[in-house]
Amino acid sequence: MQIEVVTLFPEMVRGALAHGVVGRAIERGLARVGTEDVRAHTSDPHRTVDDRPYGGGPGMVLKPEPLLAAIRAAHARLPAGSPRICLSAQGEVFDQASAHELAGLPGLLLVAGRYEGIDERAIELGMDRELSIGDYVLSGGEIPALAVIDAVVRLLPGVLGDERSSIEESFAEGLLDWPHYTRPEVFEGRAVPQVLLSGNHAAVRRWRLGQSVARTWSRRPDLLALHGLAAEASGLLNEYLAARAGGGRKVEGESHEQDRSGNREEPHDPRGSGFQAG
Ligand code: 4GX
Repeated sequence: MQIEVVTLFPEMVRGALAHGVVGRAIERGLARVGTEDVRAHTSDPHRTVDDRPYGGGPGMVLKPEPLLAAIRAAHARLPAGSPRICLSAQGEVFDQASAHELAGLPGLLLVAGRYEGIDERAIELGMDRELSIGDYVLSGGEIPALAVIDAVVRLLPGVLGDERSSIEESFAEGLLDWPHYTRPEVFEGRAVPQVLLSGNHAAVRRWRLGQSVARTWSRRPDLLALHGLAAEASGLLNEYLAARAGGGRKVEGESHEQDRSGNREEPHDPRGSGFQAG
């Protein structure tokens, strides 16, 4: 896959891509990432890329001419069928399903803006879609572009080896991860769960799935509503909920204290609407 990033900070983008899984994928030729510097498309002595907003107010706006010129130069290097994507808080929220979708394309053009915004005409003329990496405000689109590149590149064929099959294609897809342990067997008085030392692979698999389901139910019930549960996971959730109702003990992830909304009430049971087992 070929990716181009239009940015005012090409060094920032290139630097971040030199490490880890993505860095290795690029070295091995599984992905290619180029950058296009917006400032290279200015012609005035000050190399101006921003200007004051019409209508007044604080902050600056990215000028349309150099941005569109940079987008066109970078797009010309990409295979046909490569969408031009602007990273912005106004975009559709990028998730794992979007990552899979983008990983199936021949190329991507990512536009990382700066300032209070981009002139709307450059968005209309130069972008095919807008993606947001989440509901918070950043100072530029480079980190969102890097997040998209990381999530997409690790899905490309050959990029991940063993690590892949465990999460991406596994029984726990769409759920939060289960807890992980490595040596030593006891650390600061805390022992590794016995089942993981048992050598019983079926029991380990069930324990992990049960942990994933219980954590997802207590921390991110929205994900259960979104994906639903396969039959085995649904059975394990019922066991967990029954054990919880019966014993009244506090088990990991059992209370909803970690509910990210800050809501201290019992979360809505996602099986109530739209949720389907099977
Ligand atoms: N997920 N930002 C982009 C500049 C900007 C403003 C308007 C285009 C239109 C963000 C996010 C994000 C801050 C990146 C503003 N560019 N991007 N930047 N959250 O907050 O993607």
